Amino acid sequence: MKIKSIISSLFILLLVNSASFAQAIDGSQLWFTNQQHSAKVRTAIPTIVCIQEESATFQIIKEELAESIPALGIGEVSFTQKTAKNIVLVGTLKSKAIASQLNEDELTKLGNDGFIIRRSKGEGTILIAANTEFGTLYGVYEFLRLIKTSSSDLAEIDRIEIPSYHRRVLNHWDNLDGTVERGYAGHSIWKWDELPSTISPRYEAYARANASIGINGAVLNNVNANPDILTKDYLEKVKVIAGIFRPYGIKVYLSVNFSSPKELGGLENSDPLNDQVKAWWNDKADEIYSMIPDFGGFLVKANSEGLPGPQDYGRTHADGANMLADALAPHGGIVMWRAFVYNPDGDDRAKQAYKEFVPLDGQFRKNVIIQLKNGPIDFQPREPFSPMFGAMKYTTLMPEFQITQEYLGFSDHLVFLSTLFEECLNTDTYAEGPNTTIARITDGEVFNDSITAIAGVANIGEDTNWCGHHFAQSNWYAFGRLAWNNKLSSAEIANEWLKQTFTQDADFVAQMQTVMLQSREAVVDYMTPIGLHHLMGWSHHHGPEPWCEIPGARPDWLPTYYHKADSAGIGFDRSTTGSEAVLQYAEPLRSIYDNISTCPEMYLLWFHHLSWDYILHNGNTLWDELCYKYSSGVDRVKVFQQTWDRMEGKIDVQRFKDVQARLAIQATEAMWWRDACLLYFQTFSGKPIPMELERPVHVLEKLKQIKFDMTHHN
Ligand code: GCV
Repeated sequence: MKIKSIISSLFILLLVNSASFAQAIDGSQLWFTNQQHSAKVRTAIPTIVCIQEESATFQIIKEELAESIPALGIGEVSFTQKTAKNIVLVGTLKSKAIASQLNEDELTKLGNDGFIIRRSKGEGTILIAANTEFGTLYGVYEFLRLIKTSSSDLAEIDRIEIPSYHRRVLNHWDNLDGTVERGYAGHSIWKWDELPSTISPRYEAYARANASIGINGAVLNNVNANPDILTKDYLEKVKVIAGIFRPYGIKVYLSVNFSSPKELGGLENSDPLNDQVKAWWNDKADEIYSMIPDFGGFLVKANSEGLPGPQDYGRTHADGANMLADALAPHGGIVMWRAFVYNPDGDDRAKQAYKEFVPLDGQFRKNVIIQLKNGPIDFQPREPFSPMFGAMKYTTLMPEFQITQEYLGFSDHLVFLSTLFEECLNTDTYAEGPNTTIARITDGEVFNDSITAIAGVANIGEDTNWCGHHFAQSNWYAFGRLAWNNKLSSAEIANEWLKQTFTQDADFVAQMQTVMLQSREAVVDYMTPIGLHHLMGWSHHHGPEPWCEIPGARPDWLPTYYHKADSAGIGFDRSTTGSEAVLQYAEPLRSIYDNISTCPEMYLLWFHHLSWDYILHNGNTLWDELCYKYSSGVDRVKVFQQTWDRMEGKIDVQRFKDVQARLAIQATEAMWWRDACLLYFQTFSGKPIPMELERPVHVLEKLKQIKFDMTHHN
């Protein structure tokens, strides 16, 4: 009997393994692709599951367990309402079986989304319990993740997880016509013209993927918002999506256009202090909540890049945000108000958001959260953190990361962004003394905010593999995992993603984890090393154009505004001898950044204009160091290619070939970046590229003629 079951388990395992090689795997299953785990774990997992509660969410829980446990080779699952020994016991205090095991205090501490997974030593039973059904769902996903990724035999488990942020939100920059701003994985997954009657199966698959990593909110439409999203017709469509998301614990939010009262409601203006305008928003909020009772709230881009806002009427951001907040408050909704503002004829762009927002600290309603990009400019491969973090002590701030790779090679480059997110979250702002990290400022630890949130600009489209590049899925995954636990390391995240997405093969996981962890530094090196930024092509933002000049264009949209290369040197002087942006940082950072010899080299040309002959800590001149950095970025990508080629045979053919082809594009484009930047900057430095480095393979004048065609990148 025993032998029979071992043989059948082996057979299942073989099937699972051979399936992954024989079948074409197209990436559509995301991180649910690989149902393998170590044999050690398999023996220790019970297959009887006791669930005493019923709801749509508990139905999903059952389906997940019923699908994964057998696929993992553990055995067929049977569900029961009766407790026994050696079971998986799942639920909330509403379940008598759970209530007999845990007291109320233990569970209330977990809040809405937290969970416990426990198996005491020597016990067979595994307990997965939470305060709510959504917490239970997250617990079940964590349990399955543990089976798939843990190196322990799970004979003993004691996990209590409470998410770092209350609202863990994806922002879709999806337009109502189906295009996606800065989207590189095809058109939008929201099929507005088919809704509400036709429902794409992707909606539920999307909800499942998000719930599995803890994401609990989605802003469906672009922050450059079309007022039509608030029409009755569109709200009917939104309602259908919200209904699909609901059992997965995901709320929908909408980006709204500040001029909606005027554009849609026919009012004379959209002045936030106009009573008719207030009434219009109150009515709109009532209408939305009558259709979608758990609607999350609004995301607003106002007085930014030409969009309307309260300043059009001489009002402040606080006036605008508070008016919307008042309309949503009776229903429990929130306003996420973006601080991405800069004026063409204002001061140094890096200083402007701080100057507009910090004086308003304390004036925002409790249900307003200021959504702040990680850096002061715009999602560059590397920026120092936005000095607004820590500077607004009476206002809730939420970090906004960009998951879509607008400035990092679109979906052609393998770049694991987790290290970028982690670097930002772990940065110490010193705003309230040492250890005032951005993670602690935004997750409520430092300022005790009543609502906390974090946003990521989605990289999702209708491409079969959702994100264009198979490895771009890891950035969606990493955002969710860090939003859940902002103390996780990128190494852990890469490891668990690789195991679930590709294979448990130890060599594959180790090698590709190294590639992933180095990939962001590689892109910084071949695009914008030593603090350079904003060197990319006009408008499409793909490829290098440090020379770009467009007659009549906003200067702060041109690379020359940022690199300021001339015969004397290169870099933007934001020190106290320049724009004084350093003064927006707390001490000791202000002095550290201000002083050339203490400024971290990764930010050197962000804060300083330095001579080509400036000697860095390693003894190289600035010019030589630039050459070494650009070259090392290219070299690393070539090593990534070799590493990947060695992985052939360890994973399915289709994904192997897809990634191989994209790495070839990345290597070519890394050389394009290196040559364009070095050859162009060389026209100012007049210095040779160090002899031991590979020579440029391009000619500057030809590079300048390249016209980038966006049609290949949607
Ligand atoms: C949605 C950058 C991007 C824009 C984007 C904007 C923003 O400027 O290039 O496409 O607009 O940021 O974050 O609002």
